[in-house]
Amino acid sequence: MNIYIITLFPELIQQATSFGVLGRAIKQQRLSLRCFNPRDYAEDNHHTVDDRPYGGGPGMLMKVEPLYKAIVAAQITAKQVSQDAAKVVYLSPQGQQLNQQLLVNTAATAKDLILIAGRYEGIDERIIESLVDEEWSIGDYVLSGGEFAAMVVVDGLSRLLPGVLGDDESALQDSFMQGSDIHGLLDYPHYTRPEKIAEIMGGQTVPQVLLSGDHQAIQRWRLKQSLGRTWLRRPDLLDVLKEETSNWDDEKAGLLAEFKAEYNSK
Ligand code: 4FV
Repeated sequence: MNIYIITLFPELIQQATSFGVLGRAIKQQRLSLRCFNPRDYAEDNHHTVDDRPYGGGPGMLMKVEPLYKAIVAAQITAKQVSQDAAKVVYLSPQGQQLNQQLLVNTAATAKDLILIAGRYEGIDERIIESLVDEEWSIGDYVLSGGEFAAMVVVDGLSRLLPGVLGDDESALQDSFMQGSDIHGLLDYPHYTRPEKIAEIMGGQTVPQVLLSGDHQAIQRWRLKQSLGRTWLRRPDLLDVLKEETSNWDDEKAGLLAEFKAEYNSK
């Protein structure tokens, strides 16, 4: 997959994408990232990339011409690289909420992406009308720039690309993941050594079932914990799951009832 990022701060992107799973995916060329900086397309002496908003009001907007040219340059490059038009996505609080399903669908299409990382108060509406295919939001809050949002998309996508995660890092068991036992649910609690934490650190022990080697009982306990946590912390997700009859069954209903009974008996 090839991802092109329109940004005034390419060094920020380079820095943030050189670590961990994402950094490895790029090194292994399972994913390529290329930045297009509107400042390189600003023709005035000062390489101006911002401009005042019509109608007044606080702040500035990204200047139309340099941004437009940078996006078109990325589109031309994308077409040269993979003979197929890349999907142009503008990251903004006005976009559709990013979630695992949107990442999975995007990774599945393997269509290249052009991610527009805005700065200042945003970009001219006419650029959205003429060049943007979709608007995505990472959440209902306002960032100082779209770069971190673009990085969230790139990181979330990279884990879903074939061969990026080793066997022991499978995304298939992820929360929210279609086909995962805990699809659409919050993750279950995780434990690693030591079996008993030192008194000074709390003295807690690992739930016995996880030491039992009984994988069916372990899977059942983990599903129960995911159901319970989702009921406690994100009941909205539970409602969605219950609507998806293909993913809600008597086993889940029974395990949730068990969790609730134990929880309420505490
Ligand atoms: C954002 C978000 C976000 C808005 C103005 C960049 C900022 C500034 N992007 N999800 N939330 N963008 O806050 O995606 O230009």
